[in-house]
Amino acid sequence: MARVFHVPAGSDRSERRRARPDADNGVDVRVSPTGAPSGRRAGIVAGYLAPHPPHLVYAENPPQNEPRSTGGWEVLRWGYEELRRRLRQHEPDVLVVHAPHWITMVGHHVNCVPRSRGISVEPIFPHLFRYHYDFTTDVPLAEAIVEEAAAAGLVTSALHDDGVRVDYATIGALHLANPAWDIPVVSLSANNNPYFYSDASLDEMEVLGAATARAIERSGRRAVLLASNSLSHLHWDTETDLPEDMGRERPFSHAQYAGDMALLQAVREGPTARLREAIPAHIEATQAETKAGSLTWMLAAMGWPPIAGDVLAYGTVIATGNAVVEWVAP
Ligand code: 2X7
Ligand code: FE2
Repeated sequence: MARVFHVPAGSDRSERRRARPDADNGVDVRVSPTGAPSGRRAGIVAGYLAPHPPHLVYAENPPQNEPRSTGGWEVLRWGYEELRRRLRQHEPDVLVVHAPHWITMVGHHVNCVPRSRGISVEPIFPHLFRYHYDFTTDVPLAEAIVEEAAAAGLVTSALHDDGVRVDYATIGALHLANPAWDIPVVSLSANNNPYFYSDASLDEMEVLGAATARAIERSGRRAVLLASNSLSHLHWDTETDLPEDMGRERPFSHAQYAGDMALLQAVREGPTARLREAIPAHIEATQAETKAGSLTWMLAAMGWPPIAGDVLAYGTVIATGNAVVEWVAP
């Protein structure tokens, strides 16, 4: 991936940025958007693996989603209830999410639209997910991430086009983590390169993660990160009449389940540095959605802290593996 999309680092733009490290287009990004008390620690305070299957939103029947259900996938949704409780205790100024279904063919894009409103539709499951969203972007932080990523040599782009429909993996993870939508957001795209080049590595996500961390540091924000990824990714190709029929829900195979458990065992034991090898091995074994890079981006942004993750829930959705996991920054 790096050989295709890297541009030379240290462009004119990055020189300008270094000369004015505290400013972003004239906006001082050190000011907290919520006017946070000075005693609160800024920076990345926690990261969550926050998978986005539309079924989890459908099963909850929130007012924003048009389809109605009779429930289902409860254990995963109970995990999300715990995530929501913990997330609020972290009192973040911003949620920064990386999602695999905002697919960009060239480089990494950051949503810089101040207020995104619209309806997000899952293209394969439109009967489950037609979600009316309305959220605020932390534009200074979004632009700071664009600057830092470009300065690090990544092809990066700021999305300014109002009205571009936001993908269901971004909306799904954000809804499941914070259904009140009362915390500003920064949303990052997934560059699709790993799906085209079988030898593409996740190295670029390390660079993007480090750039995200530098931008958050500059901004003075207190940030929670969301990696919107499922785990094992083989799934059924037919659906029951009742989508939430849990009699059908189970892992795709023992091998897929065992692959997820091996990864989660490493997560639970820690430290996160082990996952630098465990994530690619898990992708190889299970076609995991982490191939899109969200989990690697998040842990790299957190600096691969020497801690264990707390697995709040695991369950399958149309046979794919999904885990809700918390890492609290030390
Ligand atoms: O995007 C997804 C997914 N990751 C897992 C399961 C079902 C649908 O959509
Ligand atoms: Fe997905």
